[in-house]
Amino acid sequence: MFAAGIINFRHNKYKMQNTFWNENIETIGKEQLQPLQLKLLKDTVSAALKTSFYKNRLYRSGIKSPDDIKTLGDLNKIPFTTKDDLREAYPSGLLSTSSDDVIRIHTSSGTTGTPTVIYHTKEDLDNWTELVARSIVATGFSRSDIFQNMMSYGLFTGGLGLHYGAERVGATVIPIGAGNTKRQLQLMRDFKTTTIHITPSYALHIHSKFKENNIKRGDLCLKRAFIGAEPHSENTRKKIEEILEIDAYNSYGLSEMNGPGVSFECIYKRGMHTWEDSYILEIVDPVTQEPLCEGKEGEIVFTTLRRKATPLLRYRTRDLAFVYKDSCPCRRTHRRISRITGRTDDMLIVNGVNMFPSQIEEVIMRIPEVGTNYQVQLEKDGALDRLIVKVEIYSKMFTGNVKELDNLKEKIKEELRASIIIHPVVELHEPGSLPVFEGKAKRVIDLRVKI
Ligand code: DLL
Repeated sequence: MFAAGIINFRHNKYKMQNTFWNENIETIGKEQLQPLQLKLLKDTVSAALKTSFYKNRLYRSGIKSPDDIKTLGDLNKIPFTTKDDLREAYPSGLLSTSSDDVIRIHTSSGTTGTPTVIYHTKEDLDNWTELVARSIVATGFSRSDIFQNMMSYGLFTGGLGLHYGAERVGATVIPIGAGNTKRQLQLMRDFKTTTIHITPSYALHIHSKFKENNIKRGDLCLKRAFIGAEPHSENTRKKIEEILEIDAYNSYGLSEMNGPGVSFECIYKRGMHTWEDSYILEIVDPVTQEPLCEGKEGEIVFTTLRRKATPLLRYRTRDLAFVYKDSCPCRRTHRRISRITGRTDDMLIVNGVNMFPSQIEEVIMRIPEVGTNYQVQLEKDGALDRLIVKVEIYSKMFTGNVKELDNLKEKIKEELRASIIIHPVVELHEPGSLPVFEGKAKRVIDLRVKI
């Protein structure tokens, strides 16, 4: 660990530079990254001490000035921040700058309860834009691309976040936003869109609308998709890549950490590089809150390093992932996290057995007859729980041969049982019959009465 005094400033080299292949930063070694993180952590603590929320909290933990942080190990002295803390601080308890310096506000996507608010200064938005630009360039995206942004614009960060990132790269942006599949397909064909930004569930859906909109794959110039904002399995990615004949790159982020542009896959698709010059990444045991080593799955915790208006210290995301141990052939040194395997708050307990919805998706999406949409429903059946898995299957399966459908149902049931231990009820549905979501999909309907 480096003492605070010796880091002085070689760090100009690691300033955000409004570029998007920032070799100094993207290939930074541990010996340079750690002092940089320490310097930026001290700045962040200094900013946090200006907020009413953190001032009390840090004082109680014995941190009265940034000089109380001497090494990166001192991060452990800082208490975690939770979503409830952010709600408690609503609307401005976490604002660290003058409100005159704030030029935009985003809130979390939840539709109920008090939202969480993130304030941004001009510098915050510039830095966020650079992270997004850096992320998408890592997938081979360039100024020659035509980018159709199919995520919603507004308080949700998916729309504006990628919009500015793609503009900074110099690509042509089509800011259509979410929904209206017919128009999406028409623009995609007419403007020769090469790259789309889309939720994985909507990516599966738009393909099912090609035929009725007279679109053939050959009419399109589509090369890649950035998919994120909701959990999805590796088998779902493969399905998207197969049916749309593109490369799909996983993109992870959350409004509390700006939004997209926190962790992104590069061309190698071996986990998502997390920009460690802008965030300190920790994986902790969700129960004991003890830090876990690389390779062990736990809850992702982030500390912002460059954010001025809303610094956040050790924010518990509730998202579960692990950090890959090996290095990436792309030369970027920023550590990669796995895809999100679940959330600490989306675990389902069905007849006493714990499972995550992602396990169901992983199984059904590898079965070739299964189409592009599914839903999980939980009901009470007397004292027991009943798990119903509703899956759309391709229309070619509806031949009138009941035996064939029964066999398929049995096969899905068996594969699910082997993975989640529970005996589900499986329902087969026609394509287009289950609810479709243009934004984040709601896959699990829990109708059990909560006691
Ligand atoms: O969903 C930001 C975003 C927009 C990320 C567009 C990627 C693309 P929130 O609305 O605050 O922000 O929701 C954040 O969504 O904590 C995860 O649970 C989930 N999530 C986001 N990306 C992924 C992903 C945006 N790639 C919450 N895989 C996070 C799994 C994801 N879950």
